[in-house]
Amino acid sequence: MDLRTTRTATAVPTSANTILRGLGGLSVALLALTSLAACGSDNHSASAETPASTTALAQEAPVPPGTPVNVTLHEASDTAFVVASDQTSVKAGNITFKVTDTGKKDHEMVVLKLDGTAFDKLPIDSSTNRVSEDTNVGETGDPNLTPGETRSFTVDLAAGTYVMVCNIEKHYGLGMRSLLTVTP
Ligand SMILES: [Cu+2]
Repeated sequence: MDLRTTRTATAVPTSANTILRGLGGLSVALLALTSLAACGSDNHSASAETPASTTALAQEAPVPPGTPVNVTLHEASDTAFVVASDQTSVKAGNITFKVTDTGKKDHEMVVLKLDGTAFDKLPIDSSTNRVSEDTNVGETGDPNLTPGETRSFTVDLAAGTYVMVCNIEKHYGLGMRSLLTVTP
């Protein structure tokens, strides 16, 4: 800071000082209002942004391209069967699914393209107790996996939303479905 500028600023005549003080009072009042408003909006944006950026960071965990999607199939209880995946979002392209039956029953894994229906709200056919496989884009295939078995398959997936299901009778309804988002 220039010393001369500081000196000039302090050497203000009394009359000017009075005017400045008056203006100062106004500015203080205005400042108070502005900072109140600013505080309000700052707080809002801060509280709104923090969880959003945290979520974004969690979803953007760097997974090298070509990393297989590891899926396990098991029964958490008699009424809760599980398709568990180590990735919920992958980039479009060739995706390898490495599927392991870690349960006590036979399972399979089918990838279905979603058409707007929620991944856990697909209609279950009341006679077969299965969901439609009309949008099947890849699966572990026949025979079903037996406990302890691992099978891999690779599919070229376009961007969109998919669900990984086990479509053995009743298993989808018991919870064997897991959302997979494929990004461009
Ligand atoms: Cu199953």
